[in-house]
Amino acid sequence: MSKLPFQTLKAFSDAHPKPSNRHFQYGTAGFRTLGSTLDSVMFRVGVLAGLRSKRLDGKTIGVMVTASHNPEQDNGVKLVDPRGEMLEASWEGHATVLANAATTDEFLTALDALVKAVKIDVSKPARVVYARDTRSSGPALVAALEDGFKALGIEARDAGVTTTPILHYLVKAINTKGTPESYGEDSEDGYYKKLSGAFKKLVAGKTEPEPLVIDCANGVGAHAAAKLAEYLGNSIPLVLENIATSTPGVLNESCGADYVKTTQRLPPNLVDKLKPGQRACSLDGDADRLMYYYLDERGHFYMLDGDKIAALVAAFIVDLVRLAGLDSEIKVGVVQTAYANGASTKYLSERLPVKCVPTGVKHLHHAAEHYNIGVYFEANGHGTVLFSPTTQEKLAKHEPSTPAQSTALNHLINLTQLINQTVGDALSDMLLVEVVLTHKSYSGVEWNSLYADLPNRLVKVVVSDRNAFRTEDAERRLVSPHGLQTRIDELVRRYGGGRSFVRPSGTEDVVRVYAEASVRSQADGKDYPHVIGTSTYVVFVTELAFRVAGLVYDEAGGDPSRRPKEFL
Ligand code: 16G
Ligand code: MG
Repeated sequence: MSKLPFQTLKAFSDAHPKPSNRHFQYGTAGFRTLGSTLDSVMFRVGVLAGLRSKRLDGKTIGVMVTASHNPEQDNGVKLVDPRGEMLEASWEGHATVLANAATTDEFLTALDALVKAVKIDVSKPARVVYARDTRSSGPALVAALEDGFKALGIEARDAGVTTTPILHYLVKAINTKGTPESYGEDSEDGYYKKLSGAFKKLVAGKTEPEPLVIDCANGVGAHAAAKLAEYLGNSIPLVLENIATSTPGVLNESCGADYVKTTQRLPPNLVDKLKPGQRACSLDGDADRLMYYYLDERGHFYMLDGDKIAALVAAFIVDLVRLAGLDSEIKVGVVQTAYANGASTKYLSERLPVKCVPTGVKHLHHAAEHYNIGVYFEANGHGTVLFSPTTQEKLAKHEPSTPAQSTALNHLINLTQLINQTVGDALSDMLLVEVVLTHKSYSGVEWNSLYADLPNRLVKVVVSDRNAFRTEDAERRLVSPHGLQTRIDELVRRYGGGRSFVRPSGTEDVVRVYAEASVRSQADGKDYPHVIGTSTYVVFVTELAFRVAGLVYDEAGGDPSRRPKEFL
């Protein structure tokens, strides 16, 4: 077995020293922190991507440089496995070890150990495809990444500035090229063609929808949405907003899917641009999350989040499977996390199997693979639909016995082309939503009325060590610190039921507290149409969240003099 090119690796590595005062962790979204600290991490991830490719016989690995919805000064990097999925979990640990080697010598030693431990044949070829979002720290970080590629002699393809889901698409398209599982042309244009082609077939003969406003978060989604719009032609009128990708300081600032979800508000600069009832949606900074919303005649804001998308889409697919005459053979299921609104879980469970898994795309994605058709969405707007290989084969071979069956079958086949099955994709999901709304002749109002959200509240608690918090039961219960869960249970009971859970964040040094009311209606004698409002239940659930936050803060040994005053 040949050896790693240690001399070359050493020379390159010396040019990318690790900052001594930093610890890096490959978390749920890869490495993500202040962009200015990531030079050594990028270089080392470059090398690691090559080793991963060699380990997988030269299959192409994806590398995405982005910090998604985080503030503009942050950046990050994550690896994509050959089928377009998140990096296999066991390699997250290898990434963390390499990133934290204090010196070049330690880095080389760690590389050598990794090669031996996972039995990498270094003589195998290594191939990667990489991309970045629009952050200004991107070019320098990509240069460091490219040094990693050069140091190991990797065959690298630059996909330029593009969205995370397009990079995932490319990885899968490259690795399936020329095979029966071919995922599409391995180019960005191939992606737009595939999605727009399927969309046009799905809405053929239907009434053209009203214009849809897209808040692009001033990020890379603006580029992709503009190109997609060209391919879509007049099949759907799109109005792009927040497209200032080269203006410093505006990325994700008071806009984007995360802003909308966490503040439960419309981006302020859209207020005057939306007509009552007009559909609008927000992408996040790398266009893998989607939030829909609309304003009513009185200017009240209604949010349609990942849970509402799951409800809309899952019910539509279940109907199509039944109409195609395939309901005895193809089972549809849904995957959610503990953050799913209780009302959505109730709505969905009454119709199909629902599973709850820990936060993070990799957990949802893998659980969804266990269904024939698996719909997964996080409340934050990240999700997709997976059609298992045997289901896709069944759809291709099934012989419909009536024209109605044939139509439904074709719709299902076109959905497999419209949906980016590698990962959540805001633009693909947006077209999916538009297809369902068009087929059902729904406006946002009808969609929103599938179920009414229970009032809920999310609170962050800064703690000295989030690793002291460990959970079980898909993050719904704490196992440590010992005794804290019992006290949370008591509080929740005192508040007349509802739901609250505490989990350590996988992306920030904080612990998150979620609280939800158990009842929604007739709170103050008025009908309770949506979560935003002055209902006693909103007050109630906010109070519960802050009480739990207070418990967590004290339990974690938080400094009493710096205890946030809203914690009860
Ligand atoms: C990352 C995850 C997302 C999850 C979020 C939770 C991926 C690609 N993204 O953004 O799925 O909802 O982290 O963040 O897995 P938290 O752990 O900080 O709450
Ligand atoms: Mg994102």
